[in-house]
Amino acid sequence: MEPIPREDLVALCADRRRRLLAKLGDGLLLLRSGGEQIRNGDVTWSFRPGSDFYYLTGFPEPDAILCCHRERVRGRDVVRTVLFVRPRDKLQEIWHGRRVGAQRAGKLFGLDEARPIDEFWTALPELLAPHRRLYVRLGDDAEFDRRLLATCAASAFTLRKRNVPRHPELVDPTPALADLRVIKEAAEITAMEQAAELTSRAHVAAMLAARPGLHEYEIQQVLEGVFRAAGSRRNGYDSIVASGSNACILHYTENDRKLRGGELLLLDAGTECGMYTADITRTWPVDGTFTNAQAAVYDVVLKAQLAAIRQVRPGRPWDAIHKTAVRVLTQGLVELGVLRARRGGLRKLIADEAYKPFYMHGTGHWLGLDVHDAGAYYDAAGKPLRFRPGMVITVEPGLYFDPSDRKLPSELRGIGVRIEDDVLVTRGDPRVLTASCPKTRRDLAQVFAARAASRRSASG
Ligand SMILES: [Mn+2]
Repeated sequence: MEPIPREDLVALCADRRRRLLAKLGDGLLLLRSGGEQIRNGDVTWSFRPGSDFYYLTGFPEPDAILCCHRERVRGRDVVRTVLFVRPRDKLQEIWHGRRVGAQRAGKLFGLDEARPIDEFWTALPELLAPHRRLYVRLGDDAEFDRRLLATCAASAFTLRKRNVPRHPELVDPTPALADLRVIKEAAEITAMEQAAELTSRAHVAAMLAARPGLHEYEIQQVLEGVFRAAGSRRNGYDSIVASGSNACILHYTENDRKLRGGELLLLDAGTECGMYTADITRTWPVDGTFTNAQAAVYDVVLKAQLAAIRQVRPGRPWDAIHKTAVRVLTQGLVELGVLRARRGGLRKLIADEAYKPFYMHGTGHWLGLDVHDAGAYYDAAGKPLRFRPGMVITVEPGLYFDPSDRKLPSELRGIGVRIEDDVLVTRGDPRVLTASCPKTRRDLAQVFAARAASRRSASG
């Protein structure tokens, strides 16, 4: 599954490197793909390159380092790019898989030069020499940081010995990268649409497969089976398949309980297409029918979600989604008999954060290559950033009622509902990328009616 053809990706990456360096200014940028990590014994986790690295290179292998900088050539700024990659190695490739190699990487990925990774540390002093600034993120790997700082310190003396020794200024490129990544290009939106569409389809398959007596992991298998069958190699994050009161554990991933009739199932899952992920949550009754209490909670959460989505418009502060959701949820908690009105009304309940025991998380996050995608939420003065066309944010209010909270009406205890969609900021109305995933109680009822009909005809 490649929603962005490689030739397009190569051009996009070159343009991103140009825009990033235009933002950062002169200096050498270093960015690493990350390495393979031991899971246990000699087994490694399956590798996925870091999103910042992938965003700028499109290169999928571990142990690679991007080096680039701007140069003035005949009055024009030109970006020079060197990529250090794992060398071709017959034996390694027989055991562990193919490598692009330095010879091919340059041409395939539109780089000025590709070199074997084992030359990186010897090449670095020379690459660094012309620059007063080094754009690099520290803290990912202590050994890399140690060698890098040693190289910087050495360069202060060897390269500037006729002057006052000075190592290059270290600047973290992450915020500038986040500023680019938070606005999605057309090709990225296409990839995200595909991820959203496939994820919606898988949620529906899970709804159709569910029945009391199955286990959460069997629902996970159905859902992820749809992802894998469509060629999506991995999820954007571990699937949360939470039945009954497991829905009150926000990041529940044990997924090993048996589904029961009369209970809800909360499914929070999204898959990657071309490295971009979707993030959908749906909550629905295992046996197809909401109890009155479940329906009442569901309607409050849905109302909050729809109201919050309407805030996703250019110029609105991003936290308007949370403020809106909190207002509707708090009002709903009063109507459900969970919160009692106070002097000062709704405003006072909100100011006191009376909703917090039942709604303890935020209402959304940027979405893209990472499920919690790059992008600032507040400016330097602490003010919430405003929506701009091309941003994608999740909108995901919920309500969770602790099964052991004896102060709650008994019919509410153990109910957890979250509804989450992925929303693109356009110049006009918000565009819900995940709109094809059923969400209203009426749409859900239709899915469950179809499920019941197909089961009747299968058994008859
Ligand atoms: Mn989310």
